[in-house]
Amino acid sequence: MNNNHTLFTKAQQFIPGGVNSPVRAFKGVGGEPLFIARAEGPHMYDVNGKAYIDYLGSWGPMIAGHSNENVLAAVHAAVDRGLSFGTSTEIEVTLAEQICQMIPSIDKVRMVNSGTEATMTAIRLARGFTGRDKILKFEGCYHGHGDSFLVKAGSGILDLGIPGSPGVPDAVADLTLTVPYNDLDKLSQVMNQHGEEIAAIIVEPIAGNMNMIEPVTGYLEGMKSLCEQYGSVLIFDEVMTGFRVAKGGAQELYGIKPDLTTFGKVIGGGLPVGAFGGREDLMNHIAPNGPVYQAGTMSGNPLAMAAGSAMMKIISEPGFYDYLGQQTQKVVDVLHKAADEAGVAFSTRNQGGMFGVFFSEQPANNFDDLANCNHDQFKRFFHAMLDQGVYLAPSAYEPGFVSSQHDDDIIESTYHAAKIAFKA
Ligand code: KE4
Repeated sequence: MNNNHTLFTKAQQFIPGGVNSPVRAFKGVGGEPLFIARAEGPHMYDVNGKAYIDYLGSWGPMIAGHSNENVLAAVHAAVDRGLSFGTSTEIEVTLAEQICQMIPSIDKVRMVNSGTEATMTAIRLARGFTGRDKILKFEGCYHGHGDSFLVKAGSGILDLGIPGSPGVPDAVADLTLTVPYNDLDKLSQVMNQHGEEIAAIIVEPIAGNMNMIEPVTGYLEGMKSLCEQYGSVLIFDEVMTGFRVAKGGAQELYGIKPDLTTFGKVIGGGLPVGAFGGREDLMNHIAPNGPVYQAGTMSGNPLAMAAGSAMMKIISEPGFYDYLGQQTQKVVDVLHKAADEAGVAFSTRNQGGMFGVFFSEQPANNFDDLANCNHDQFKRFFHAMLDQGVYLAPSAYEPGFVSSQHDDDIIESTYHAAKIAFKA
């Protein structure tokens, strides 16, 4: 009996759906989720010992590869000093300083334990600062599972084909306005009508939860000026794009300074960390300095801070992003080569260490465009790549992630796997 199947059967006995996060359940691609036993460099290894070239990267954090020696050394050293104190520590100040130095729009930053905590708090802060209740988000964007965000969200919600979630009171959902991504006219209309009621616009500056959709020229600039015009807080949700698409995140790529930014994934180096930060006048509204409450027992956990700080040092090394971007470009190039050889309609997007694949002639520009993609072919491609030892995100609505450990040999192996998988 396949160890994997035995484990999944047991998992379903004790855990809802057998998983601790829905998008891992393979609902978007069919079949049973793989149980991974360990990971090193660009590889993961399942419980049967089979190796996979990993383009999931734990959904983004593992930008320097798995079991990076510097990150592990930092965590091992921290372990020997104790696991959690619930007090101030030097290492949390170190990581906060690193983030403030690396992201010009960040004057102050507060650590939390997940991207969801970061985004939940960012909108609470915007609501507390402005005295307004409404927020505006974009169809297909995902900001974690906070009640206010489960309205036409992306990521795992899309795989389940549900627009939102039961359990979110209408009174809460009604405070979230949703407009299509990349439609500045529509956004302007809604802001002209409701702008003075809107506490914040929250946006994925590159939408990584409906595969990978980049903002059209002028879109983010228009969004920022609308926020300035109506006194709404502009929140860039960079949980995925932060330190992933560029050292300074998407805000560096597009030269836009948001009022608040949320982070996750890379900043924890593989341990549970989220963060929100931004303008000092806003951040000083957060308790204990200000009235907007936010707290967390494990916030700033010394092991997580050690991992995050080690990761910030690695990605700050000269040439890190040049190499990462170069390797990511090589990945999409070999995928295009294999798709062309197989005569498959295929398109991609990539920035820094992140790429999106679309089974359509053109990449999508908004959520509705995704309907033009051949999702059935993606499912066949996903499983064929898995059979060939390449692990992609198990969803047509998620991007791929490259690490600094994906060298030319790894990319050559990816090409050979794709040559077979595009014919599935
Ligand atoms: P977490 O609460 O999962 O740490 O972060 C929520 C979140 C917030 N904002 C953005 C832009 C995000 O991408 C995420 C989480 N991303 C998903 C997948 N794209 C995490 C994977 C999962 O849900 O298991």
